[in-house]
Amino acid sequence: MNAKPSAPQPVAGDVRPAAGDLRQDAAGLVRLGERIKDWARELGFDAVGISDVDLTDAEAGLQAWLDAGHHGQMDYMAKHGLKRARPAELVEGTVRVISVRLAYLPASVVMPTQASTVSPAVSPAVSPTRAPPASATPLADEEAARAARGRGRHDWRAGEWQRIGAPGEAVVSVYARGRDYHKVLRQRLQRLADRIEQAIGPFGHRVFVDSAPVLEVELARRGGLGWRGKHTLLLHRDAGSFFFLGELFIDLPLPVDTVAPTADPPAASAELAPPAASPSAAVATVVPVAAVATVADAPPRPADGQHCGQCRRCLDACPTGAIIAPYQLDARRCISYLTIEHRGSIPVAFRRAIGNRVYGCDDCQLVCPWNKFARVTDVPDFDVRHGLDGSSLLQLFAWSAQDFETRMAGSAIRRIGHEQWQRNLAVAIGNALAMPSLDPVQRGALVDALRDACAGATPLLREHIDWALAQDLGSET
Ligand code: B12
Ligand code: SF4
Ligand code: SF4
Repeated sequence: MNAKPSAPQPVAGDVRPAAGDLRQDAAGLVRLGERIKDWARELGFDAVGISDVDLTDAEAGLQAWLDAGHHGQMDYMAKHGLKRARPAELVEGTVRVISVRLAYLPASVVMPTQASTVSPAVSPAVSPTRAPPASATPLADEEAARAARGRGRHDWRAGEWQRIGAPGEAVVSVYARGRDYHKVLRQRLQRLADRIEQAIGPFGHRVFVDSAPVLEVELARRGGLGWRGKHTLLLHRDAGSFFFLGELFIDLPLPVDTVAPTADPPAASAELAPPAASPSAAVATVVPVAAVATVADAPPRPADGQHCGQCRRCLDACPTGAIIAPYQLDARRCISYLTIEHRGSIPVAFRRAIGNRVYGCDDCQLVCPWNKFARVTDVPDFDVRHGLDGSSLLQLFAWSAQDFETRMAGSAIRRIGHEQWQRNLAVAIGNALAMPSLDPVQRGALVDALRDACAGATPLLREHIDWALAQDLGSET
């Protein structure tokens, strides 16, 4: 933990005692907890919650996941063992965790320009001003409120499905279209820590954003920031799931938040399903989910705060069957893992199901009813850069290593490197070439691009290019 040795600063507002005295002052801790939430909101976080550090009942799930090898090549997941579920062992002195949520869905995705507006022919059931279906659940009022907030708002998910099914388009998952979120959240969390220190003097703390072995979703759930969806991500009824999480581990015994009560998901309706043109709907799962062994003797998930009800859309929509059971994700099958975390050759069995997703995947979130009115971000850093919401495979495959470095500076994508980027694009191009609906001119251009790239390709890239060329339906005629 960072406990800066500087002298206590003048105290702001009504939080008077220095950190040492505060630990014994129950009323002061309550006030400080409230002020911290105010400061977090002032810093632009959408929500903030405080939890204790007892993740004992998450340990079995984590251990089962690791034992089953579901982490694949992500050795860092196994490296710290159960410390991931033991914040006080990871950072000595930690007694509370402040979790924050920050939405990343850019307004341009939700309110597309005319050029990228979905044509009614693609998603006929979608009407921008249509209220959600009447719900027989107690959520009807909330649904109406959500509809009012979203009035005039395009059902942005239809636009995403359209691109996922479009031959020649390259789909980068929504979270990676702007600047790298790690830096954005880290800076804001550090400012929050500084603000607390200004008020109470030095205190033990450490900032985490996806960077260390921490069970972030579980901590945020316990801090009341949402519930765990069957796709394993955190969801909130007013925010959906398109948000990032970050944490401040602290040594102050602040009062903890409670987990939200249970409710059913919004009533399912045809308009929420991916259109038939979407590969998620059209491409058969590589290995049927039923055929995948789930972890035996799995302890049941705690029932508190669940709002998925009988819904299982995310499980059914996953192109690779990666959600092998509710709340169990085999990362080795997940397109996000295969395109971002997995080094080396992408297993052939998964290549077709990857479709045109070249970095990450959003399908399990796009089908989720709670994301129809997912919260839109007001963080300019998450604005789409370099046309990543509307680029073609051809455009992105043409980037040289230098182009990639320059354009992806400040983006999370840069981490995978140019070779892996091209590997992913080659797979997506192969899948485009396998589509009968691909325009012949575009087909020719894609084949030429692949052939041109053979000269100077690394063995890894060459193998993916050869696979892609072998998918070309045009080569059969
Ligand atoms: C590793 C990782 C991945 C891996 C594995 C994902 C996973 N679900 O485990 C891969 C690369 C696949 C991945 C993909 C994505 N990720 Co990710 N990822 C992480 C990371 C670094 C760790 C997650 C983790 O600990 N997994 C380990 C397993 C054991 O944890 P778990 O699923 O929470 O498991 C619990 C239960 O599900 C259950 N369980 C799981 N397996 C089993 C098995 C049995 C038998 C039992 C009983 C229980 C059980 O018990 C566990 C403990 O409670 C977190 C950041 C962090 N440090 O936490 C981000 C994080 C979860 N990812 C995030 C995002 C945005 C994504 C993507 C949406 C990105 C994209 N668009 O491509 C996808 C979504 C895929 C999905 N459906 O999860 C966000 C999620 C925000 C949110 N709303 O929840 C996080 C929190 C990053 C952040 N700081 O914002 N990710
Ligand atoms: S991100 Fe895509 S591949 Fe991964 S679990 Fe969700 S739908 Fe499946
Ligand atoms: S799609 Fe359905 S089951 Fe999956 S997270 Fe959303 S509400 Fe839960």
